[in-house]
Amino acid sequence: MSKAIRILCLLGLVLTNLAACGEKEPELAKELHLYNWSEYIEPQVLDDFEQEYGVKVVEDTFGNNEELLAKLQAGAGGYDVIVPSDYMVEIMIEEELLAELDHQNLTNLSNLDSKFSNPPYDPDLTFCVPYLWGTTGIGYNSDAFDEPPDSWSYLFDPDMVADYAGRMTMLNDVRESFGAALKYLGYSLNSTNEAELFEARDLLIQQKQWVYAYDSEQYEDLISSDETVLAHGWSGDFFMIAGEDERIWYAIPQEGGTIWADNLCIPKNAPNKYTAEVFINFLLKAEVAAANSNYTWYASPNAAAAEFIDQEILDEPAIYPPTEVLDRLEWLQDVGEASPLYERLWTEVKAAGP
Ligand code: N2P
Repeated sequence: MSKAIRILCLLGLVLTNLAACGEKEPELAKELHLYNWSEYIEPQVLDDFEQEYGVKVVEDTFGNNEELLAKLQAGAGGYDVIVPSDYMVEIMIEEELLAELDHQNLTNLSNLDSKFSNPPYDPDLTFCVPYLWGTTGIGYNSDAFDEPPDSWSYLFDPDMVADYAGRMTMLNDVRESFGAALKYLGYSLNSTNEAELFEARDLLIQQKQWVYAYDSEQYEDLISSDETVLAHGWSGDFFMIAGEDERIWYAIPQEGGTIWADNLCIPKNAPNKYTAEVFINFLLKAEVAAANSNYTWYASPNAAAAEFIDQEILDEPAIYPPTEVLDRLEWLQDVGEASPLYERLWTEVKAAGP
């Protein structure tokens, strides 16, 4: 401790920075439990964290936001860091499921692009830190299409789908699948209008006969193994596999689709809050954030990371879309009282005959 700090401490002027005053830092836990989307973190990053801090990260994965919410609502303790999307952060704050972050432990927050430092779903990053962002659209095997399938019609128009009936998948995700149907019909993907939602349900039920599976975790592998040729899915998942199978590519539908950001948050009942904050701060380091973008092929909200992100990723318009494309995209929002209706209609889609 420097002499100056000691004097200030004695004077009681730096009470806010207890660590600097020789107060014992909270201890790091031996293990940290991360509940994440599948293939959504560079494995080397977890090894590096363990190397540097002696904390082993144990990871579990989920397939959609509602599955994550249900786990938390059921009181599932044990998770230290979770990764909900924007609209789900809003719901979790409202339901008081998240712990407030101690920004003193998040010194790397300044690495974030200012566009991401005050999101409407979590003003001032009180509860969460943006992790990666991307879009939802259509991944495909380019051998099977003369032109990129860049319209929701490729998922819903009977004449078009006839060519690859049974060889396409939809996300196993209530908001995303309803979002695609609503967009095809020309409505907002945040619609709370009953008639519009019934119409979207009927469209999804009609489409079901052509759907190979509702899947959020293996759809890109299904294209690569030639089980399917088309998938409703998240941008990076297709680019990631394109490295191994160059037939695969991704298109953002012309009608517009979802833009989203996933966030690092700590559940209110997390066993190791301080360790979770140390981990989140580690993920905010420029090189670490870049390693995660380079691995997942999703865009980073971390401005300082840009110089370490592969040029190929930074230059790809389907990863960092130009303004005219961004303008067509819509964020999912909490649909509030319409949530149970969405859930009920999605159950009807799932239960409908083939
Ligand atoms: C990664 C899934 C991306 C998360 N496999 C979509 N919010």
